Amino acid sequence: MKAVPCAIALGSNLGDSQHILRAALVALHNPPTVDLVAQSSVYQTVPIGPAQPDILNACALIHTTLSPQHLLNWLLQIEQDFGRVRRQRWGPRTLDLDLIFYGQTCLTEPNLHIPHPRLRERAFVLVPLAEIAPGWIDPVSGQSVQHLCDALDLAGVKRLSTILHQP
Ligand code: PH2
Ligand code: MG
Ligand code: MG
Repeated sequence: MKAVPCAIALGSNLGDSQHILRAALVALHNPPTVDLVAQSSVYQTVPIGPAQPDILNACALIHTTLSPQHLLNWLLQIEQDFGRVRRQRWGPRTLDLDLIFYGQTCLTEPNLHIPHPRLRERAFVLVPLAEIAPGWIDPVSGQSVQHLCDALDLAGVKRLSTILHQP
């Protein structure tokens, strides 16, 4: 199978979040099925949802030969390896890995919706993603990531200087 470019959003606000994001990128890179090809800076973001500590967010671009469902299983596996416990929807997390884009695929299954249904309203996804894939076209809106990002209030998203793991 030909490798498909995909965008993954990372988030953490429990434990040593900088370390967790860095280690998660190392775990994600799993050739020959998943190649990490780009990573954004880390951003400190105001949580959307229940009150909780600020969240560190970043985005990665991968190339994968996994199907969407197998890629989702791989992301859930990594979340579990980092001790993710789901107590509350949108609650605090050691590691959240969300599949944002899978090539230009649009897919709705009971546990998997691609592109991510809320990506267009989420500055904490679009700001890091615009750093590494500004020209990516969202197949639902037909707009570029940069264009979608420019339409949002970015006040809750601050770039930290940290550069993550180099692939
Ligand atoms: N993730 C959510 C809900 N709210 N807010 C921020 N700032 N960052 C996130 O990663 C985030 C959120 C659901 O997973
Ligand atoms: Mg999420
Ligand atoms: Mg998630």
